[in-house]
Amino acid sequence: MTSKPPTHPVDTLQEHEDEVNRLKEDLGDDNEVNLQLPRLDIARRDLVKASALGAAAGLTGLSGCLDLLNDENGTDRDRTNGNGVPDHHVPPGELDDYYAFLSGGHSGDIRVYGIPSMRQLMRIPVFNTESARGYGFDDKTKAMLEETGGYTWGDTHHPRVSQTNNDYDGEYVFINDKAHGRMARINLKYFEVDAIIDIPNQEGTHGACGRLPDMDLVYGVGEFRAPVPNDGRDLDDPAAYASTFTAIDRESFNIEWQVMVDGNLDNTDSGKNGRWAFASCYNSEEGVTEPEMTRDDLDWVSCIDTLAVEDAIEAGDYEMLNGVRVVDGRQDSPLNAGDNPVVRYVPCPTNPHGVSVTPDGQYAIASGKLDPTCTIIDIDLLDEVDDPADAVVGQPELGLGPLHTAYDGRGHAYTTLFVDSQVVKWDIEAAVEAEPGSDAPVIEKIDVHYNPGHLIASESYTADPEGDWLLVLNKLSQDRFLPVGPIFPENDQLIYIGDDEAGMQLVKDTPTYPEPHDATIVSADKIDPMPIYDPEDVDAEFIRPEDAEIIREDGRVHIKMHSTRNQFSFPDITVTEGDEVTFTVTNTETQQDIIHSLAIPNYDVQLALAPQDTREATFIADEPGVHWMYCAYFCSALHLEMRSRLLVEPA
Ligand code: K7E
Ligand code: CUA
Ligand code: CA
Repeated sequence: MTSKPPTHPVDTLQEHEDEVNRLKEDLGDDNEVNLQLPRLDIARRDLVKASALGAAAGLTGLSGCLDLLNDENGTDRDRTNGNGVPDHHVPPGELDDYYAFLSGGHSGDIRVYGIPSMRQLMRIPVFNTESARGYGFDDKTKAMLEETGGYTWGDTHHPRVSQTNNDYDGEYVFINDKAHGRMARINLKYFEVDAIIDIPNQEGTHGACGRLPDMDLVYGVGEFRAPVPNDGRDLDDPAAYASTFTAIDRESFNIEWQVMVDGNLDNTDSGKNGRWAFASCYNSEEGVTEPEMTRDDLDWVSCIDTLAVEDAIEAGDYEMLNGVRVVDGRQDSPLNAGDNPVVRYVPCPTNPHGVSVTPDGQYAIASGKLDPTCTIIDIDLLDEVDDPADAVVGQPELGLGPLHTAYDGRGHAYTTLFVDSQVVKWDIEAAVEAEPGSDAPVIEKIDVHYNPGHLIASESYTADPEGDWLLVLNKLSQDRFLPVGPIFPENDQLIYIGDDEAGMQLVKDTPTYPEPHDATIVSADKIDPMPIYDPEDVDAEFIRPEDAEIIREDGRVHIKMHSTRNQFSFPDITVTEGDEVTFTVTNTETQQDIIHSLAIPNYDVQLALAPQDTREATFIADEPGVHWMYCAYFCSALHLEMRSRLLVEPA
């Protein structure tokens, strides 16, 4: 690249074009294919992309580019440097080792981070609308949100990545909506939501996970007890309310069955071998006020035998409620009377919160919240003991406010202490050996800032965690960042746990928009998203330039058009006031990262169009006048000129 500052845009264009052509020549014709670096596939007259390449070439030279390619997923980088201090710096141009999927809480979305850089790579809108990605602005996603309640927000808590054989398969992320009792599925082929279901007979779908080893079922559990069905009956009779445990088919995303339980259901996790699911209950009192819900010394963990539930359904032992087969798993249900009960209620100290299963599938560990202990349930014992309480094999005292527990695969557990603002590392087997209430299993504690909720370790939900990074999602950030007004960011902290001798090391603070609750950290090589759309996957007519047409019929106008640098098919389109107008728009580009949009601001339309994607928008043209339509993605040097007019003639 020349160091001379460019003087005129046209000169700049020419300069970059020359640079690209020279580079292409240097590489030779088939080098692009060998390199598999799509970024080198530069189109002519493409200022933005050309300058990016020019900069890369100028800084690193081509050999640097090749090194980067060989390390495409970044996972083979050595993170230790001999001092026990982890190398968490990811230099410009290098890629992270892991994806982290974090819930956005009441923002309603999912955030994608790179680990260990903690760079935010993307946000995936789920229950919210999002103009940057056109989500909720095109006919299809709009209908998906409308058909599942028409709400404009949600409360996402527990993102779980799909697994096959107890390992992440990189296909989906499942995410709950605590606010409206919904579950959504994000397809990682495109990093976008492809299904949402509104769960009947359930208020406040909080905990979420899937039946392991293969996640054939996705579980959502109801935190808020309510009448079932909630149709006006039993309004002020809380004893008649119930919580339900819901199983959804991974592929069809239909509800397979529900189990009605006593108490409520807060967090959940699955055993590893296809049988047990666990959910914490903090409201065994079945109260509706805080004093009522904290009255008793003991609550419980509901252990659901999903195979026994399926046997009950097979035998016809269910009730059809709101179109769902509901099995009665309450304590006095006949289905719990025999020696194959559908739900076992394992008592534990007051108001437990998180429950998570160890990587080896042996224990389910419930965090005490109002009690300073965690309760360790031996899963194999559930079948053998007469009294479910006898399945409890350990109860270490850890500190104040234990909320959630994660694993490193080396026999250690890491538990957040909300009240103490700490993470405690402890030894699981030592806790099973020790007397209940002993703090001997505690290995070390580290301060976090402040009041941690969830924590998650790399690959912690699989049978084989990586044991290097721990992400702690703190609820309060107080003095950690420049003040930005009275609504503070949260503080997501990265802790290195890969060196047992050196101990836990805090390496990074990351401010984040409220409010992450949980995350899943997946090795980068297990996720392989598409760089552009495959039109076969798109549920709309692909409009090539020669297919462009305007069809007028009985007050309906259907505009089929394409978009490419730097134009839409039509410079102007005339319709009549009151017409129902449908746009079908294809981005016919084949080069990755060249996104266009069709923005029609006066009609609140914003279609985001990735290469080879087609989206549709329908509205009534009820405002006469000139309405500029433009492309909102900065796609090329002539991006600003990429616009056309919608002319609405008065009726
Ligand atoms: Cu603790 Cu929804 Cu997992 Cu928040 S829940 S932290
Ligand atoms: Cu297309 Cu900007
Ligand atoms: Ca309670």
